[in-house]
Amino acid sequence: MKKDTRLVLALDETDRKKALNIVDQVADHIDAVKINWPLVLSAGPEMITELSELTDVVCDFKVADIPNTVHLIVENAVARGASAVIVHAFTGEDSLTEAVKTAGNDAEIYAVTEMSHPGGKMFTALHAEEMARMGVRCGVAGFIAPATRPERVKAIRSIIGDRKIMSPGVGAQGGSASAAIAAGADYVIVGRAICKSDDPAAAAKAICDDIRTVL
Ligand code: OMP
Repeated sequence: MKKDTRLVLALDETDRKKALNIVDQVADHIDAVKINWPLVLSAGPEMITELSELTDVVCDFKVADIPNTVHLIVENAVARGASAVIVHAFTGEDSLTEAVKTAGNDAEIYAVTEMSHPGGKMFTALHAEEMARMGVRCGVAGFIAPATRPERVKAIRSIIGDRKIMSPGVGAQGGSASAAIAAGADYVIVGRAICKSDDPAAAAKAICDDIRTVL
């Protein structure tokens, strides 16, 4: 995945045409598109392949299962064109190792440490550092850490060396893109602040401008 604007678009739309239209508008401002269940369930998994012909695609399936099921999901996502797959870390070392092994050199695995919403503090935050250390042992390419709590991005960064961090929670969830990047994130993930804007291109550009102030 390129690391140019540092912005990953969370394409949380359910209408295929609208989704593609947003990608078209913001293409110059993003490094990748993240696709999640809403779009896959409404537009079909072919959407992964269609988007992968335009840009890098991060499949945010937050895979949380036994190794065999993890293997089947990651294999399918990568075969359809995913450049990266997001998996949960709380499932443990065997599941995470299976994700990394299945992706091989074809795609990157990002492990969720601590979720960005308030509920993320209830369970995930309590074990985030432990999950980050385990992720390093398993060989993941990167981690998901919350832009809503930049100090936690900093804590994860201090554990994982030069592995990557993607930070969701900018805009609609209250986080700041520049604060997340300054805390050690490589990318911010942004959905509603761009997709629900009357002018997605201007919204994406404003986030890129904000990021540039700390680079
Ligand atoms: P907005 O809040 O609309 O910018 O969307 C954030 C995107 O990041 C959504 O697609 C979420 O599913 C995703 N996300 C989080 O918001 N918090 C997390 O802790 C993890 C993710 C994720 O893994 O991408």
